[in-house]
Amino acid sequence: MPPNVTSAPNGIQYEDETMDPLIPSIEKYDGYPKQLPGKEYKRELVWRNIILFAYLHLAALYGAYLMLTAASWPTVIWAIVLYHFSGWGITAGAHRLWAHRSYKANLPLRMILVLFNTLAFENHVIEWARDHRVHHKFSETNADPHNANRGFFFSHIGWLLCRKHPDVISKGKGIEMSDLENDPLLKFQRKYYLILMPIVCFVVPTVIPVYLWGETWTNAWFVATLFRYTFTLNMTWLVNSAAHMWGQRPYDKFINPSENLSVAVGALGEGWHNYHHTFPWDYKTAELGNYRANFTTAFIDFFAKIGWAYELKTVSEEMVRRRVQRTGDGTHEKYSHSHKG
Ligand code: ST9
Ligand code: ZN
Ligand code: ZN
Repeated sequence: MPPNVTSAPNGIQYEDETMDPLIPSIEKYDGYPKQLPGKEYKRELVWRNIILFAYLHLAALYGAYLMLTAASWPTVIWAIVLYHFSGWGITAGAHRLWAHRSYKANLPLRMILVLFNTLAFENHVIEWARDHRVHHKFSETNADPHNANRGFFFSHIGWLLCRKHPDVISKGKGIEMSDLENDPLLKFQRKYYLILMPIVCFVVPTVIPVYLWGETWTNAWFVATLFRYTFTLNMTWLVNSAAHMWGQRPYDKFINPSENLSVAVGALGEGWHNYHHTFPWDYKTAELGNYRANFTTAFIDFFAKIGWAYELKTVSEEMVRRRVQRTGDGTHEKYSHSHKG
């Protein structure tokens, strides 16, 4: 165990502000300038994506209407279950396990998470994690794929509708990715993504309601598949948009990411974004250990109980307190000066 790490009853606590020593090139903001003098950049729209996302959102609205008026109960429950499964594929999988390596998982759990992740169709894990590592390291600069300084729309969905800023790609090339690029399971997902993803995200979720409980094809397609997929996408994107704009900043008032309860509810615990950008290696992505709007922490803790998840990394209370008092905006319930005593 490296010297800056101690074990604790609930996992591993990092005692200084370093990240996983195995991936030293990510996580830590390195003073890259907020406004780059860099190359001239001209936004280039990608019409294929604009048309597909426009269809998806119109279809999802129709799906929401059918959900309220025509779909059977099992179909509605199926859509909710798939939202949670695909959500965990992003939160517990792509985000906390792979992009941040905030805990370890055995092979069966990693297989479940790859399956759930494929159901979410947010690109394969290696691509998702690379963009996310660049996002943390170069947050709110041109090298951040969904740079929130370019406004709500860009950070929410606009970044998927145009070519990437050249800085995203050039800075992205310097990000350490060998841990994920050498993972056989992730290589398998990447290699067969264009076969697996349509089956897992679109075909199976539609076919099951029709054959198992006699749902119509229309309800199955628009409710369980297109509405569920679009809803999960938007809950994810709110972390990049809303949680980079609105909310309190009890841990670091010098960054945009904020504590946003509404986003945390919709994104299964990923709305505590000021904490997460301050302590990105914490598997809870939040300070509070009581599952407050954090279904993903409950998911990981369950698997830790049965031994499938292990080496959960956390942050010591003392370190949080010191950081709150040094850089917080004064809204922390327990440690802020205004609430002292
Ligand atoms: C989606 C992703 O929705 C959502 C991610 C959200 C992240 C949220 C994080 C928040 C925290 C976690 C919260 C979770 C909450 C979950 C709640 C759940 C309830 N570095 O990409 P290309 C290279 S996806 C280095 O074509 P363009 C690349 O390798 C939705 N290199 O760029 C390639 O090289 P080569 C479904 C990079 O042409 C070349 O550049 N998916 C990097 O600019 C070109 O790559 C879609 O809709 C990098 N970072 O196109 C697909 N990036 O040629 C959308 C790229 O050598 N994507 N490279 O292979 C696209 O269509 C395109 O990527 C594009 C840009 C049009 C957006
Ligand atoms: Zn993150
Ligand atoms: Zn962020």
